[in-house]
Amino acid sequence: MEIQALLFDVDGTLADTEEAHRHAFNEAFVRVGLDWHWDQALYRELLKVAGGKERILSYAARYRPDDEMFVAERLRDVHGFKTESYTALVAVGAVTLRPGVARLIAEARSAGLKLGIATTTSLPNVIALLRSTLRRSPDDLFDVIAAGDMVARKKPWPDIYKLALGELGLPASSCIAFEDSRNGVLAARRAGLATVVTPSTYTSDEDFDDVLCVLSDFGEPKRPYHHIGGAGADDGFVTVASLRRWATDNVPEDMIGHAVQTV
Ligand code: XBP
Ligand code: MG
Repeated sequence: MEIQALLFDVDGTLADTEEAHRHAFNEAFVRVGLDWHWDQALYRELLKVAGGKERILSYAARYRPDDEMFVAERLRDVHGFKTESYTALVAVGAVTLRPGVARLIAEARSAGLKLGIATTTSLPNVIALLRSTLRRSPDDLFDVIAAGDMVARKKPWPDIYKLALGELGLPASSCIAFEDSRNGVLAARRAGLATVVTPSTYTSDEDFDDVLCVLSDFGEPKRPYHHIGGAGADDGFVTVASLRRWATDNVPEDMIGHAVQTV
């Protein structure tokens, strides 16, 4: 397998962002006069629904049916205020990149690989995060940014990954996806992508199967990752060379490039 591109999820993979999202949701609820408050335990459950707008509607339907009509009518406002709060938090440095992310992105660029983003989060959130953490315009670093409402069906549907692959003009068999959640892994695998998983704070209790490996993070030369499963037991940090080796050694031919039909 000749790797030509790396496709990164954002929330939980590039950075552990969901606490900032959770605070932003709660600030938005106050701004519109809703007496909602999502604590960490509840948010862990609500994160099973990808997409902030979808998460708000799902919460109202399940827990606050009296607020359903109000929320449906004001959804764009509520989510708009939330995105405003989140991007402001990111802009003041509330979120930092996970270990090894900046190093791997730089190394992959130098090696001539294409880079893509495939995320459920809204595009303004991606731009704010990359500007704040990498001090670069996203377009300088990434050949494609597939985000949020660019597709109708969000993760665990594969649509956002298929959009990114189409924009890159590459087959899934020559790309690797990086994810933190079960929803994200399902989306990547259904798009036919070999996947590296680095669970985040809110997904550490989730199960991951049919992936290249599960690591605590991408590691650094002087700060090795914790190996959890699959390839990479002896590497310590993710490099372009190690990805090439893992993809060749560990992915059975029948797994690469074929969507995993589990929808
Ligand atoms: C994570 C998500 C997003 C964020 C909130 O996206 O599911 O919905 O929780 O962002 P990913 P929005 O892991 O695919 O990056 O409110 O903009 O949806
Ligand atoms: Mg994620």
